[in-house]
This record gives sequence, structure tokens and C-alpha cells, in this order.
Amino acid sequence: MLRALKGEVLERPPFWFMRQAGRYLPEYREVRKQSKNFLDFCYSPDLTVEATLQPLRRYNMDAAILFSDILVLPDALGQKVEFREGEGPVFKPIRSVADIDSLSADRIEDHLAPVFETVGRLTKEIPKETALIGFAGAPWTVAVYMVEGRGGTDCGRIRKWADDASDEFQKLVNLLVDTTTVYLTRQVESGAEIIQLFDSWAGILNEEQFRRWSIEPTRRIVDRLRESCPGVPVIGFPRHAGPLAERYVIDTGIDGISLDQDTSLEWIAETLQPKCTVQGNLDNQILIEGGEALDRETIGILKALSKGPFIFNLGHGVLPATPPEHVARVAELVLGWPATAKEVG
Ligand code: 1CP
Repeated sequence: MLRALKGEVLERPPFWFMRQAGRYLPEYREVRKQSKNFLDFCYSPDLTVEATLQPLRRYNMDAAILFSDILVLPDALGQKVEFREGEGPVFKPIRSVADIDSLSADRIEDHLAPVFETVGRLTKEIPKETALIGFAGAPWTVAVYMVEGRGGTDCGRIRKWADDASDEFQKLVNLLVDTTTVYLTRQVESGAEIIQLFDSWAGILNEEQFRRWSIEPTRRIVDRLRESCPGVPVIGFPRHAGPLAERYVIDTGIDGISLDQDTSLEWIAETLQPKCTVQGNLDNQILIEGGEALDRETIGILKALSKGPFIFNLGHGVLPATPPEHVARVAELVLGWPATAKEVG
């Protein structure tokens, strides 16, 4: 992973899967029972260490990703999040400067101490050759949940606020840039070797908004991490950015870009790969389907991208309905590359 992120071309690319831990694994559903509330789970190092290790035991990925959630940061800022069964996260929304002022950055390090403890313990638990990824949500994506108050909306409120009162909204983004940098720096100090920034809702922004609310805050975080954690590579995931991904790579200075399944392999290879390491982009629906289509897609991605700096991954996270055997099949094809190219017609 570390060599690939320095731009090395490896004969067998490294691989891991976004959301590789979680509900599709029976052993996760079993440990998950030990905590009624998902946030309590995230703040219990015994449980999060176990959840992080579960996919590695099955599939031998080249990286482990800290088990946590992007929404622990707003929780630490004092905007209490509740995870409701079948409904996802629910917040009392932030919609004014007074709401922003009610948040406080003072307690985040104490509040998130269990996360840092998880990272520290994982450095002793995972094999030396397996990289440990720390992560956070990018400011725009975290703000979507904070302002909308839940997931799955059309993002009408946040877009209106960002357009009509951009100075007010900028204040929230600034708070998130500052606190995300502190949060990630502490993860690295605790042992994280790579950072991934999830901008899962970047794709709803138009070009001008994308520059201001996705690229600019990400660039500021990357710049500061270069100072506080020199040498630690950063992967950005501006999901559904389309052709704006090129601007994102150039302007943010990230080391790697994670791409969704709608991005053309040819375009990735020609336009992005000469500029930075690329990660992606198997369709998570095909991972559910399995069979010949899964083999074909997996080999197609390996063929198209393994000639440049590349990390094999999905285009978005593993979905709960995914059969674990399908994940095992992809791992087998990647681990056996390039010999496996012949196996699949
Ligand atoms: O009861 C449960 O088990 C809760 C389900 C769950 C899990 C397993 C949630 C709630 N979060 C997680 C873990 C998680 N979330 C991880 C670690 C697991 C791993 O990667 O192995 C990571 C990296 C995340 C990141 C995350 N959370 C993102 C960014 C990535 C992405 O998928 O786009 C986002 C948007 C979230 C928000 C979130 N957390 C949980 C849910 C159900 C949601 C989505 C809400 C929605 O918008 O519908």
C-alpha cells in the first residue's frame, strides 16, 4: 500500500475494500450484539479492534481500516447523533450561526480517545506488512449530515445555505477543517499509516461549489497534514465527481484518489494515473451478484489499471447483502494476479 501510494507500479496491486468490516459478515453481526447503540460500539476499543480484524482474517487484505464512523466527529463537537435501527443516523440539525456557535472543539480529543486507543492497539495486532488506514469524512460530507439532520435527503437545505449565506456556511466548514485535521493528526500519532478522506456526497455539487466546498477544504487539510504528519499519504474519495476528479487531484495535492464505479477505466488510466495513484473501482452491486460478471469486471479493472500506480478497491462500500464468498473470490483473483488473467476468458 505504502509503495503504491509513493507511485510505484507493483506487479500484484495491493487491495482492500471500503466498508470491509460490517453487517455483511456474520461475525460482525455477532459482536455488534454486545452494544445496543452503534456509537457505544464505536467507542468500545475491544469491539472496534475485533471488528477491524475480522475481514483481514478472512481475506488477507493489504490494509486494515480503523473501525469507526465519519459521524463520531460531529458527536464529539457536541451535536449528538443517534443511530436508529433501519433509519441510519439522526441529528438535531445545524442551520444557523447560533447553532454553529453551540458546538465546541475543546473536548474532541477527550471524546475521541477510545478511537485513538483502537488505533494504538491495532498497530500491535495487525501483521507488519498490513497497512493501517485511519479516516475521517471530508468537511462537505460531514456537513451534509450535520445540516440535513439525517442521510438520504436531496440535500436541498445545505445547498441553499451554502449558496445563500456562504459566509455563514464557511464558518461551519472552517470548524470542520480545523477539527478534522486535529482528529487525523491524533490518529497518525496513535499509529495510522495512511489517511483516507471520504467525500461521499461530493457528486451533488456543481463545478463552482465543488471547488469551494470539496476541493478547498480538502486542500487545507492535506496541507496541514503535510506539516503535522510528514510522509503520511492521503487518499481522497470525491464520490461521483466525474471529470472534476482531475481538478481535485491537481488542486488538493492528495497522494491517491479513490474512484466510484461510474468513472471510465480508460479515462482513469489516461488522465488521472499519470498524476497520482488511483484506487477503485469495482461495482458493489456486481459484488452482490457474483458469478462470471464479477470475475470479468474484476479482471477488466486489473488489466486496465495495473500498468500504473494502483490499489484495487470497490467504487463504494461493501453492501450488507453481499455474500462473503463473493468477496473471497475477488480477493483470490487479485492475490493471484497476473496469473489469474488467464483463468477468466
Ligand atoms: O449497526 C451498524 O452496524 C451500523 C452500520 C454502520 C457501520 C458498520 C454505520 C452507520 N457505520 C459503519 C462503519 C463505517 N462507516 C466504517 C468502518 C467500516 C469499514 O470500512 O470497514 C466507515 C469507513 C464508515 C464511513 C461512513 N459512514 C461513510 C463514508 C463512506 C461511505 O459509505 O460513503 C458515511 C457516509 C457514513 C455514514 C453512515 N454511518 C452509518 C450509516 C448507516 C451511514 C449512512 C447513512 C446514509 O447516508 O444513508
